[in-house]
Amino acid sequence: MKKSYLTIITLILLFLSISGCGTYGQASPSGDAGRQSQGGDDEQLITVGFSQVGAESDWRNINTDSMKESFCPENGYDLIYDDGQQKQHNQITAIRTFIQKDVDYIVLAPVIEDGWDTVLTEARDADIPVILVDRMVNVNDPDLFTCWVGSDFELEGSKVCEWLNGFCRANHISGSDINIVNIKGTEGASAELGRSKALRTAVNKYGWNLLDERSGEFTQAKGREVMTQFLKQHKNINVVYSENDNEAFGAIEAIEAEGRKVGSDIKHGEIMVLAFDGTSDQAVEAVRSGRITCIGECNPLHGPRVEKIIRNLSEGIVPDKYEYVDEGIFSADESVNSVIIDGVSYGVRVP
Ligand code: GZL
Repeated sequence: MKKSYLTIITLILLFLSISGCGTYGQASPSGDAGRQSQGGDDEQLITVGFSQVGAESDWRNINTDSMKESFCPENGYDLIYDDGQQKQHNQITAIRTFIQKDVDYIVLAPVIEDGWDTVLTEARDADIPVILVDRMVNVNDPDLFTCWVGSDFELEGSKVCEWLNGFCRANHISGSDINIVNIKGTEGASAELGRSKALRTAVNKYGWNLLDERSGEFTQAKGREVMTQFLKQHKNINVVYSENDNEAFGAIEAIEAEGRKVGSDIKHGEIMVLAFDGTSDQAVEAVRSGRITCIGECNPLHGPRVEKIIRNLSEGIVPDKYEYVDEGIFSADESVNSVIIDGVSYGVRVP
């Protein structure tokens, strides 16, 4: 009798030593996500599989931190986190891992919009709700995801473009004198699609010269590489539209390496840098110093919003299908105080 008790106790202790370690499952890039929590009564925790785009930018890292802080055991969650390293196949693998682990919810920040119908159908067949955060998916059936929370990227782009138009009017610069290049984000990402569409609309509306467009993949290194190529190919660039701050930092490195100056005095040879996000101290300082003339704010703090959605869902409360976050415009140049888009006024402020 005594021997069997010892055996049972040994097996229980062995099980507990295996199951409780760490807080967040950092899945391998292959998407082999591992569920980890601080031990304790995992049965009470809501399990969430989060497939993140990657770690390509300051915005992304702040977004990841916001999600991890919200989905912690203290708040009642067992988070399985996967870094997709900006590759869709990693994210698809991670989602399939989450399905195998039968998580309660899947949160997806999709690197690009296309290519999700099959894996999201698998999630629905497994009866696991999918919440989209940040970027959007382009699927045949919108019921493949429960809801989405993020930014209106075309509006972000329109705000920056209207700011540039206001700057030209205030400084008596003709639209035909604007020679602009676009360092695009990741091709096919919602943020790239929206911000690029807004630029093309403004180019046609205000007669700017769009000299070139190329993807900087939302990274500083690629932004510098692309800007270096632009400077070699185009000698009359006076405005750079960077689809995030990190690309802008890279563009500034390239511009200064060529002996040029960044700033708003484009009449006297400076190159104006425009960007998006405004989330890092470096970006804030760049705006205050005028090295980046204008930034369209992009809010990364989605953790609390997504956590509230999942909390509500777990209590039977149906969320709105689409939830947009409010965002502003940052600049230290006093030429433009506000812009009006579709009858709505957006103030410009120093961050
Ligand atoms: C925007 C987000 C973009 C940021 C970039 O919501 O998807 O991706 O603007 C990030 O910094 O890489």
